[in-house]
Amino acid sequence: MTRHTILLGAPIQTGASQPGCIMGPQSLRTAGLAKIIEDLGWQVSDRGDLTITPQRPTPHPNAAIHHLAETRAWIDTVREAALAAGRDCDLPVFMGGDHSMAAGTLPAMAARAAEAGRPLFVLWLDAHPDLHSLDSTESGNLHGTPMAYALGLPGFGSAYPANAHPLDPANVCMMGIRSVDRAEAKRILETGIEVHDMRAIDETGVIAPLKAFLARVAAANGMLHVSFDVDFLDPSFAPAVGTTVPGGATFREAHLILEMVGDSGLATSLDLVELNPFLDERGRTARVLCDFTASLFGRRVLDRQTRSY
Ligand code: 4U7
Ligand code: MN
Ligand code: MN
Ligand code: MN
Repeated sequence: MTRHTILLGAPIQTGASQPGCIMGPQSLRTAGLAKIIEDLGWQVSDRGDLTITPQRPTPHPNAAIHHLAETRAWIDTVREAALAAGRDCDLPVFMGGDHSMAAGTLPAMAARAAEAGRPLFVLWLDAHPDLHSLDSTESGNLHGTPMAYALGLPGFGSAYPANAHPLDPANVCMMGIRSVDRAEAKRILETGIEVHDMRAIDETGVIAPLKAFLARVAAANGMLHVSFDVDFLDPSFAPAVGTTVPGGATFREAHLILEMVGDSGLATSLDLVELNPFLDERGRTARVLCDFTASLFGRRVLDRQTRSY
């Protein structure tokens, strides 16, 4: 039976410090994302880009925060459309936009999993844990908040919509982490989230921790959302991102992770976020993202059946 994916664009850039992520979905389309997935035998529908209406500014006691009203509007818009896409296909791809998009997609996928009577697991590939609340963010860039919000942690008051489906921190696995603020480190300890920072990946590689996580997802008959922030990757080959942190995942580490997730057949949704095409070099980062997405959707160098050991 042909599997079906829906591409959904969320051109959000108000959560980041600099503009450009608004062009993310178009850059992924230009790099040929739909055709790449189609060539792997999937049926692909592109639902186009979401929009929000102009917002009146809402004040917040934390004066660093900017674009709070826009972020809130995006969360509501993305959540509704993501839930519909999740119901209508096997594996929706949410094309950001900055990572504040995940404050819509994560609760939507949690709601979807609850409908299906299955737990939601999240593989979080990022240089950052994005565990800030509205009280703790010092930059005021709200793309640093989606994981804290999705977990239902305090510090959002009524500024973000109420989160009816908080994630279980025991079902989250983070890889690639290498920039953690003090308040975020505290939350990692308090919640007990599984964090494989780059130091750990240097020591253990990606295979053992990822295998163990995927085995847990399978044993629980879980749904699996993969949230892929471009800054997970080393900026040497993925420069199109505003928040570069040196020492990121290599091409081969990232490729292996996405192939292993693809082999598992467990992924049920994907975020591609933080691509800033204004900072790209001749579409290089967009193409790299398409390559990794292809790995998740089943592209292999050789057909496994033809391999002999
Ligand atoms: B991204 C940061 F201080 N923690 O809060 C902040 F390091 O979605 C970065 O992961 C947030 O790219 C990065 O501004 C958000 C900073
Ligand atoms: Mn992020
Ligand atoms: Mn519900
Ligand atoms: Mn990041």
